[in-house]
Amino acid sequence: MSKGKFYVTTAILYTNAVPHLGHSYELVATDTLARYKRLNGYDVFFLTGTDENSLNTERAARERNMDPLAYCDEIVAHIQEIWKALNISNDDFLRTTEERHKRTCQELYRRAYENGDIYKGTYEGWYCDSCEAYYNEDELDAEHRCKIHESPARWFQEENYFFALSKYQDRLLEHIEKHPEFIQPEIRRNEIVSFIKSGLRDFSVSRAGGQWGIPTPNDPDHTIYVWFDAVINYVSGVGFADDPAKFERYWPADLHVIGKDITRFHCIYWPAMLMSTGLPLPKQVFGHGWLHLKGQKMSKSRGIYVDPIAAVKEYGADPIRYYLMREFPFGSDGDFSEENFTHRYNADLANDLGNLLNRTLTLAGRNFDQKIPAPGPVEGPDQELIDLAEATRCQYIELMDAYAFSTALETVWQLVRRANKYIDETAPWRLAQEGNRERLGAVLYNCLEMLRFAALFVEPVMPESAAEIRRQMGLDPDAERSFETLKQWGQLPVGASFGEVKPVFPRLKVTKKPAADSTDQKASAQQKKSKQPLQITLDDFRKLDLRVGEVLSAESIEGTDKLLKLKVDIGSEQRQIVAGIAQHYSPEELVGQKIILIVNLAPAKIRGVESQGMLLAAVDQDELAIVTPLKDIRPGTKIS
Ligand code: ME8
Repeated sequence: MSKGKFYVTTAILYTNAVPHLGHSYELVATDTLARYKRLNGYDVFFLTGTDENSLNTERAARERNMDPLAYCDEIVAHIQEIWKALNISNDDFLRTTEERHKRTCQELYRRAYENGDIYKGTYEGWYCDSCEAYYNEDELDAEHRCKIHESPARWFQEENYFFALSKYQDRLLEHIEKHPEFIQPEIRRNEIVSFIKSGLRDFSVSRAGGQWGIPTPNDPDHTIYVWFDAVINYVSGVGFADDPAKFERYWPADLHVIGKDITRFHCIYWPAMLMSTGLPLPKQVFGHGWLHLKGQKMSKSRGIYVDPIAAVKEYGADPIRYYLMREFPFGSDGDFSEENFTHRYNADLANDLGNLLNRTLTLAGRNFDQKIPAPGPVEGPDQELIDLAEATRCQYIELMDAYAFSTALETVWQLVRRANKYIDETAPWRLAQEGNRERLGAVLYNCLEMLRFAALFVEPVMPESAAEIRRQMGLDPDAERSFETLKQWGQLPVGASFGEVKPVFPRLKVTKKPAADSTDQKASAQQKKSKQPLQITLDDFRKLDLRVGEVLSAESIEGTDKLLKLKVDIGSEQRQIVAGIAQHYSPEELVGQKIILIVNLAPAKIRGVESQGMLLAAVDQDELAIVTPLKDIRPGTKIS
């Protein structure tokens, strides 16, 4: 049963250039939310589109000797190709050059006019051509440059039609006060409230003498100002002019997702226009942060951008979507870096989730003829895993409802890491060796059931991978799904046959190698000189005091992304070890593990933290595996 409707929109993109990954960020976040809401039982309507009636678009078309509409057609085709590549599941795509929008726009203008809110007057002020907006002097820099485009604003005077925004000042403040959820996050609400309190000026809603744009209904010599026109897309896209039943169902919008640079138009102009025309206000506006590249806002004109199509071709849509949603808290700015992307991908997707899936399917495939085994009685750590899955479901839903995508994913990964640890604890390979098929089946069933949870949790962000995980597990990837099905543990169809098992997230090569320090370089130079492999005597080997240690705690070292600090029990005492393993293991998965240490190595300080020993690990290019004893054995046991 539907929980009701959820109407969500993105900003509509200008058509003067094709979008970069910064624009895509907004679409990916809104798509994640739309997919989440659908899985959570809502009747979702997700609208996006293009803002075509702008002078910038007309200018860009003329520069190419093109008719503006033909130029927009080309850009729109390109934009839609990008959204397809990124798996954006919008229900409609509205272009402001469409007839349904023109009619809506003119009707709302007419209503505001009849309400006495549109009048003819003269305006002068600092105008930014790129924003198509006036700014107060204190909003520009000392050289009167716009802070968004860093281009000079010009002093401009025009005789136009104006909208009586000032009339709505008190009603707007009252609405924001009564509905604290209306503008999110809070920092944006505070900015808007102080802007309104500083005094609202009426704004111009028409341009004289232009050809490109929607004519004003009261004066054919004027076209409607692009911002007045653009925000109206949110009502024309849900049937205001052509489908009253749809409009009745979906309006008001539940959420407008927009960038922090355009909150004023959405939290002041738009609600005032709706008040004037007698339509209900949207329930919420969320102003997200900007995606930067090397500390600068992405901008095609300045050549600082990531091309979304190229990124998808290189890495696939899901990993890019995951990175954007996991790496930066929604609402804050974030800096895209390919290096961070690779680390995030390898740690979370290849190591944690991919490894869990692969280990489980390989073991279950080998021992149960590629089929889902039967569950068994709850034993050992089973209940802890089951309880965590249920707790994760509750937390995940709460966080996703609050648009805290990054934290929601972090809670899912805590569950994934716990499941990997569960495999280590229950050691199914040993159960197989011992012929304990009943317990082996039960353990693998629990892992598979956990993967059913994980696949649904990640679906809003990584729809293709979620379907692939289900396919490999023998579930129908297209079967109806909802978070309701996670309310009960143990829903897997026993005996279902696995699909073809292959890595969903193959590891990526780390392109930037960590810089070797000078001592490493000397050693490798010496090795290169000598052709013979170095031989040692048994006595040489005996100089090493190698012991089994048990990891008691593990934590990251602040300011580094490679080092972990471990407390290790070596029987007679506890040692603190600093190891460069953070990109291969999370602290959680190390606690409780048995490792091998050289305990008579002279202590050394690494990044100011004392390391009293060294753990053994196998290193193959960018792959690293910690060496561990095959049987459970007492900490402190000597290796010989
Ligand atoms: O502003 N990081 O269109 P637009 C994150 N047509 N978001 C970014 C971004 C970045 N680097 N760059 C742009 C317009 N955006 C108007 C909207 S709505 C009725 C009219 C976001 O093509 C930007 O904040 O300049 C906005 O929300 C959206 O992309 C479209 O930007």
